[in-house]
Order: sequence, then structure tokens, then C-alpha cells
Amino acid sequence: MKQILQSFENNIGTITFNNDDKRNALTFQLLDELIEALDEFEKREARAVILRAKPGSKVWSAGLFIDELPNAGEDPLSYNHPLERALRAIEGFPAPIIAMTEGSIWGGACDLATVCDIIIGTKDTTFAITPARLGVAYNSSGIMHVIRVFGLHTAKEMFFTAKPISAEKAERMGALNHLVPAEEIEEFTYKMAKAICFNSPLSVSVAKKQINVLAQSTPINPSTYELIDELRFKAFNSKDFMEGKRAFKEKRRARFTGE
Ligand code: LCV
Repeated sequence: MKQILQSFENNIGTITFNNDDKRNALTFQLLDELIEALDEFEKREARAVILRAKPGSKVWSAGLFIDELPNAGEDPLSYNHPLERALRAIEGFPAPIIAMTEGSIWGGACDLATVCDIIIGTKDTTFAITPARLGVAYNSSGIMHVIRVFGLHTAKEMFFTAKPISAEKAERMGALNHLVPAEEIEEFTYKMAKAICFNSPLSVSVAKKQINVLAQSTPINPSTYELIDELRFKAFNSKDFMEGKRAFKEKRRARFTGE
């Protein structure tokens, strides 16, 4: 069964998560289908794309599919992981991508939402960054997305507590462009997408690229990069990582030892 639904109308592409039984968890299959849908929308010269869950969803996406997380010693978010490829496909897509977020957003799905160009939510939209809940260390590009969108202190609070932050707080931090009533979010989002489609697609595309490049211009020297890589290896090669996965499957709170 396809784990996303896609449609294309009036230069607007829509991708709808279709993995309800697993709370739209981001499986390798769903992520590959998302990348394929974006490739098709680029060929059809989409002028805006909307990424959403089904209307009225309580969970926009539960994040990476935990059953597909690797064993100890392998990077859970390597450069060519399907999520990383999907994030780069969204960031590099020539037209704006709007995340229409109904429901709670977890882990890697926060990364997916924050790398979109615009996020529209309702009062039930929440964002939770969860590596600490599983005993892993997120990757640097994902951390940068969260810092850039939520700000330094909120990013730290999210990574340290692994607790959801509310739509109101996300809007105050500028992470949510708009917080609208649930019954209006679909009309509101498509109205914005249509407004974008009326503008020059080349000008909009160049503005997206320029803003992304300028926002990411942070120098980092190789030794700092190597230090971060070493720290991440330690985390995803830890007993805590295995305990985090086991606890999830056994539906119990993890007992982390810091080893
Ligand atoms: C596999 C799932 C998942 C799931 N994977 O429904 O950011 S990082 O570093 O942490 C990164 C590694 C990452 O993204 O990790 C994933 C982080 N995600 C989470 O921690 C959220 C885990 N899910 C939940 O807390 C709950 O499922 C929520 C609150 C999202 C929804 O709760 P609800 O009571 O509505 P269930 O928990 O009953 O889930 C329904 C089914 O979906 C599976 C879950 O195991 C269950 O499957 P079964 O019906 O077979 O028991 N499921 C949910 N999330 N991320 N499987």
C-alpha cells in the first residue's frame, strides 16, 4: 500500500501521509515515496507544494519508524538516510513547500516540518524532539534546523526534555507562520499556495534559494566537525540507544545509564 497520497491541481502539488496505523511514522518506504512525488512535481513545474496529514489527524507524524533504526554502532541519521535525502529534496525543491500541520509532530518529523519553507498549524499542533528519549544524538544539520526555527534556548529545552512544545509557543518563536482554527486550515493553506502561484515562479524560486543559502552561512572548522562526529558516534554506539529502542517496543519508560 502507498504510504503517501499525492495530487496535482492548478500548479499546486499535495502530498498526504497515508500511514495512519503507525501514526504516519516516517518509514523508508514513505520517505522514498515522498522524494519520488517531489521529483514528479518538479517535472510538472509545481509552483507550490503542500505536505500534510489527513484532515483532522491527531498525529501529523510520529517521526522515524523506530523499528527501522539501526543497531548499535551505525549512525541512525547518516547522510544518505532516506530522511536526510527527503530533507535535502524539500530544501532544494525549486518552489515553496508549506507544511500543513494538524496534530502532534515527533522526532525526525519535526526536522521534516522545520525544513519546509512555511508551517501552518492549529492549536493542537505540537513539536517534540525526541533523541534523548531514545538515547541517540541527532545530527548537526537537523540541530541547525531546530536552532534556526525555534531559537537557541527553545532548541536546547526541546532536546533536553524531549517534551512537546505548544502551537502558541511555536507561533511566538516564529516557528509557526500561522495558527488557524482546525476547520479553516485547509482553505487558509491553499489560499496562500494560490497566492504564491500568482507570483513569478523564477523570482520566488531564487528568493527561496537565496534565503536558504544566507541562513546557512555558518563557518565551522574541520576539527570542530570531527569532534561533533566523535560525540555522536559515542551516543549511537551506546547501551542507552539500545535501551531506548527496547523500552519503546516494550511500551515502558527507558532506564538510561549514560553508558
Ligand atoms: C514505530 C510507531 C511510532 C514510531 N515508530 O498511538 O528524533 S529522534 O532522534 O528521536 C529519531 C530517531 C526519531 O524520529 O525517533 C522517533 C521518535 N518518535 C517518538 O518518540 C514518538 C513515538 N510514538 C508515540 O509516542 C505515540 O505513538 C504517539 C504519541 C505519536 C501516538 O500515540 P497513540 O496512543 O495515538 P500508539 O502509541 O498506540 O501508536 C499506534 C501504533 O503506531 C506505532 C505504535 O508502536 C503502535 O503500533 P502497534 O499498533 O503495532 O502497537 N508507532 C507510533 N509511533 N515512531 N512505530
